[in-house]
Amino acid sequence: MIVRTLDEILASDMNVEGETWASRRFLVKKDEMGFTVTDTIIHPGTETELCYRNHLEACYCIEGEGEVEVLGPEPRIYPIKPGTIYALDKHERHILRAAKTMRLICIFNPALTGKEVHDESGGYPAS
Ligand code: 9YT
Repeated sequence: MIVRTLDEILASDMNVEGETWASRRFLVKKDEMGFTVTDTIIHPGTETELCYRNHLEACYCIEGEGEVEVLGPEPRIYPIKPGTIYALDKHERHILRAAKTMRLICIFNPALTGKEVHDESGGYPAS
């Protein structure tokens, strides 16, 4: 069994910071679970354009407030608040905006190696 605490992750290299976010990566590829679980903070007043071409991602909001805009042929904006999940089942390009500090529990399939930060397309390389 794997048991980890947020304090342990914060003190490790599994606490990864981007320009607009901080991701505490609880489970990564080497854990051999087949998926990653993160506790991710999105900083207030930011917007982040993302497109995970190599991963499926679902994000469940537990704190804060913001919105996710799906880009593409039929753009649409969905409000995000605690109790909302969004799942990028078609690898959609999207913009995440945080009005108040957002805390998201994110699941990635396949797992991240744990070191990823976004490339120029807003995604991560295949792991
Ligand atoms: C919502 C989102 O994708 N934020 C970027 C960080 C990501 N959750 C990660 O790498 O853990």
